Amino acid sequence: MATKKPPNPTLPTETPRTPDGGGTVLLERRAQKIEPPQMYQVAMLNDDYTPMEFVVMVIQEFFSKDREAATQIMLKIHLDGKGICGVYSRDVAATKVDQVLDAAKQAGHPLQCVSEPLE
Ligand code: TYC
Repeated sequence: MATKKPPNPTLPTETPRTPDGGGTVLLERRAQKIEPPQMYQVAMLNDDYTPMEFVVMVIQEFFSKDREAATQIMLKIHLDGKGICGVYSRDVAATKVDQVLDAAKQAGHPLQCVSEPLE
């Protein structure tokens, strides 16, 4: 049984041909303009009530940092008022913020976390 090949998906649907109808295919060369996706930094904010240990635990759990790195980030937030926990695509950053806020709410702490577009 003869099987028919499906059309090549990389070719344009309206295939331009030479005027003589000779069947020569002209492929148009177009400059591709693909922007990299907008990235977002997830920042945590200082407050006077959330225990340091809880912040370290949250950073370890949701931002995949080891204890040492999480402690450094927590101390930066404590001293500067704000610190970056990670950089992600928009949806992932929003999920991280939700996870942190849910965990803080459940534990009864006022910990705040925000997602901010970069550049
Ligand atoms: N400032 C808090 C304390 O002294 C600790 C803390 C650190 C709270 C970082 C929030 O994002 C934060 N217990």
